[in-house]
Amino acid sequence: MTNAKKCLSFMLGLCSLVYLADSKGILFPQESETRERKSLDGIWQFRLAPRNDPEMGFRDEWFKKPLQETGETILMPVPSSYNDVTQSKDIRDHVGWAWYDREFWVPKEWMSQRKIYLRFGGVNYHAIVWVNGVKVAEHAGGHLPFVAELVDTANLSSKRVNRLTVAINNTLNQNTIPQGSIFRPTANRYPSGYFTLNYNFDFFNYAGIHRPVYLYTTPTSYIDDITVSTNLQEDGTALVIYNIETIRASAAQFHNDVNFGWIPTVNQDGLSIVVRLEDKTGNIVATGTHGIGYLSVPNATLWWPFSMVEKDEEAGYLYTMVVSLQNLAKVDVDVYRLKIGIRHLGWDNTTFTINGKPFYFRGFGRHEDFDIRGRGIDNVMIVKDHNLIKWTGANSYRTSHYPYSEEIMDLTDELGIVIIDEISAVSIDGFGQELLETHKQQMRELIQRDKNRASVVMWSVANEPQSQKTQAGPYFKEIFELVKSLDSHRPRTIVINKGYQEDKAAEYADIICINRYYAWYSDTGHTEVITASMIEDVNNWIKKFRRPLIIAEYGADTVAGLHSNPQFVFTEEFQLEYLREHFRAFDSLRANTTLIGEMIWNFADFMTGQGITRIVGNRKGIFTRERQPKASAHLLRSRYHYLANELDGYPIPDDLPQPIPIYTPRGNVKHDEM
Ligand code: GCB
Repeated sequence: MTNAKKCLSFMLGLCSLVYLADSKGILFPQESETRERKSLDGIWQFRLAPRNDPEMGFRDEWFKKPLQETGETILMPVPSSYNDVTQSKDIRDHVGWAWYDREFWVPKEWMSQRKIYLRFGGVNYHAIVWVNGVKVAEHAGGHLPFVAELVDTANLSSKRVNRLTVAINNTLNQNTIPQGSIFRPTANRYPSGYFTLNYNFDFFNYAGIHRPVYLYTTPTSYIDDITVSTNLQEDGTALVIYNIETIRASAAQFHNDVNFGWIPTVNQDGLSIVVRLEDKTGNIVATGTHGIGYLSVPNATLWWPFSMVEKDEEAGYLYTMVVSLQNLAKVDVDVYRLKIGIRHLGWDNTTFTINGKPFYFRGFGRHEDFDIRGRGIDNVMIVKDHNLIKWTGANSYRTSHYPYSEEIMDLTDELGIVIIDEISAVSIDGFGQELLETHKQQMRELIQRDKNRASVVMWSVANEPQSQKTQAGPYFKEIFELVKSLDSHRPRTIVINKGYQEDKAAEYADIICINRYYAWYSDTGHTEVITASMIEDVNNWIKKFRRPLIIAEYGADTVAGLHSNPQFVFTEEFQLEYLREHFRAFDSLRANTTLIGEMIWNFADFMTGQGITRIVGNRKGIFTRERQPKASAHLLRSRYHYLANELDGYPIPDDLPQPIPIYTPRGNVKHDEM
């Protein structure tokens, strides 16, 4: 951070977001009066690399000609996972390189006085990209965006069609995040060339171009990055603290320090930055004329989570920050509009607050997962899911177990759904230096992508690592320190499934999340052990670490339509009873400890690898994979609405009994002294 930036942070009495050294912004491509955008989504050509010759495409330079000329291709939708689109087991279970291509046109106006970029929202796991046979990008990490600037070497033309080729590889190893390993048995009973990709996480390793692909332009001098944080003063005035990074066509990169000093200075190239904040109706509520500074917003409308305001449409209030790069004649050279929510997060050893009010997480662990599409983004699915989330009365979820698409995060910002933003570090082990570097790189990319999102209130650095191992201590200490150095405005968490005595990672977190499966993975079927076990467990964690704690997972596989009276594992009756016992524990814990949330595993059934403990996927959803409710969805809905009413005064929906009778604790539950 430059001295000027440090100085501003200090003067404001705030620790602000730090700008990633030497990194370029990853602002979502948008249209504006100075920018254009073209979607490259659609149906592309596709083929797998031959299993017995995985490198063939590179050797034979498939990227130098249309894929159809290299051999047989099939049609493949983008975005989508490729696994479930065909009837082929080979495609579903493919491990290794897969190739895509398509053609595209570039409007002739784009060819001068503009920069042209290609942006992928997410490709799992490793991607190499060529335009007209010229390599333009390479990226590793399955759930984060990457951009390539298409310069002359891509030999781009507006006079003929251009070709985009992408090779992707879903192979994981011990230094990828998440990890995996190739199993290549030598025993005679295996067919020659047999191998599988083994991994320790409980979801299908879907592969494909999972998120939208855009071609877009910026002017040659343009807004490269915007970093915003918000704060509330004691008198209720809101501060929007911002830093704008620009790239200048003429001189060397412009440094904001030049603008520091409270006079609207203009750089040698005559360009200056103008910022205005507009409310939802387009009224300008504050303006600024520096690359770094703050806007004061009296009587700001705050960003509140869903159910913390009476009317749903008031939740998730977003302002638009209009950033212009202007020339001396005050003509816009570039304009970028960023939606921001104004809210303040607070946390200490006992609580977590949003805008000064204690926040109790009632939510879900989820997956980006749907029939046929796999992990491919689908607008119908994401809107349906968020309708269902609101229907249940939930106020939050965790992006288990990887960063979700930007289209989803736009919805959570806008609807006021609170997010624990998780990186792809699921079930990691080994904790070597190379893994650490991959992990840190992904954390940097995630924070760079989501740093301005009001709905993101916490960073989750991992889910269920082997945190009992000695090496986990220094490893996570470093990860947690990195996250704090990048963003001190949000608390950091880690999701632990080990015991409080053996874990070596949670001590570095601000808020602790634990996953617990009493009566499921232990004492299977015995719901009577749940309440006491959970209470004792949580008490132990809180007594030892003195932190707020969230139960980030509890759940039971349930096959929709399977019934048994008395209840039996896998039936809908069992899931109901399992939930009720947990609710008893949670109510007791929230009254007596620093438990600040409960998130059921899972929102919906989802696909996993094949295994004898999974019946065509994980069935712990309260909704089926087709998003229809199991009996438990109605029970959970009653509870979440009851909590919303009790804690935030949110009105109970008309179709639920008023007051809801059955979910308050019954009888006394034993508590250790805190
Ligand atoms: C967990 C994992 C989650 C699994 C879940 C289960 O603890 O975090 O990824 O799907 O358990 O159902 O076993």
